[in-house]
Amino acid sequence: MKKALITGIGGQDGSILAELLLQKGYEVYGIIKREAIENPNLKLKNIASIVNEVELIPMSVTDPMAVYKAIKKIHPDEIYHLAASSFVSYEFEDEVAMMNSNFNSTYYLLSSILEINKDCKFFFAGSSEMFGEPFESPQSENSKFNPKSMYGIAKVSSYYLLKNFRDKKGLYTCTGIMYNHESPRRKSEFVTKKIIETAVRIKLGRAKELVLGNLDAVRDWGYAPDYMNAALLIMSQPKPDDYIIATGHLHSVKQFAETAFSLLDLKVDDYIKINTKYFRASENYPLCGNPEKLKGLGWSTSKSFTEIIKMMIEEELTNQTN
Ligand code: G4F
Repeated sequence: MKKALITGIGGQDGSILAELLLQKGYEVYGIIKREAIENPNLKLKNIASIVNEVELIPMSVTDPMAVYKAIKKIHPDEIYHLAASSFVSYEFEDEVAMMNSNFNSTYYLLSSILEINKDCKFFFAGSSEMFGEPFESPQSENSKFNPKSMYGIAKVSSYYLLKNFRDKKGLYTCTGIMYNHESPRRKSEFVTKKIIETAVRIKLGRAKELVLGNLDAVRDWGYAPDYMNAALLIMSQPKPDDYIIATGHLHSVKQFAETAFSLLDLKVDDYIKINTKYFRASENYPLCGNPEKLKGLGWSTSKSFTEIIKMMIEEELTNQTN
């Protein structure tokens, strides 16, 4: 039986990936923050249904000795490095912590497998924020990186680390450059979940308004399980490589909100307020990915923009009325 180790198993992506790997018959190990185990209401809810089928390792990926020991003990066949501080800020604050969780962790994992288990395959969750202020749109695997956040800089640094360990040390390493991907498990700080949660609260008479930033901001939004299936597909290729994981379609925050409200028979304009504190510098060229290389492996998306929103609304209605 193959063994997979997931960092960040309690998050949206980690929990979805764990389910997919279990379905494929893998033995699944997950690194999770100790506080998530101690406060199950915090994060274990995403993995509540599989918690008895996976082995959780409470530790921090920023602790090099703990990372080394975990890999020595488990001897995984595959590692999926998804743990990250994932909220993007263009203010340069808390840079060392950001570099620690999004870059140093990658280094500790890669150097440990180089030492212990050179045959272990390695997937890294990259981000469209690596292109930050893009020079062209859509972006492909050949587009130039131009990160504008510490988050993006840390992701680009990890990307080059993977490339170096692949080209110079012979490890099987792949970066999936993932654009925004959503599901009912998305955290409330991200705009999609914020819109869905508030729209449902308004529908149930528990809120009166939705305060957002720039409604004209556009994103390439996809469905998180499709992106985790992409990670598995990428890791099943004979040769390691890097891929854009995106839909190639753009929608605005306004379109997202309009769709969500109309699915609840509400008119968005009656409820939206703008607060400039949520504004971020917008890009000259939008962050939109070109997934052609990945499609060449047979990948496709399973849900449209509207279907993703519908599913998030249905789950939110169930949660808020139970
Ligand atoms: O939902 P967001 O906060 O996601 P963002 O910054 O694009 O980052 C997400 O996707 C990246 C690419 O996959 C990941 F790397 C990252 O880890 C994360 O998962 O913001 C989306 C857009 C932005 O343009 C933002 O300016 O929505 C705009 N927006 C407008 N009003 C808002 C709001 N964003 C938030 N969070 N809150 C608002 O009220």
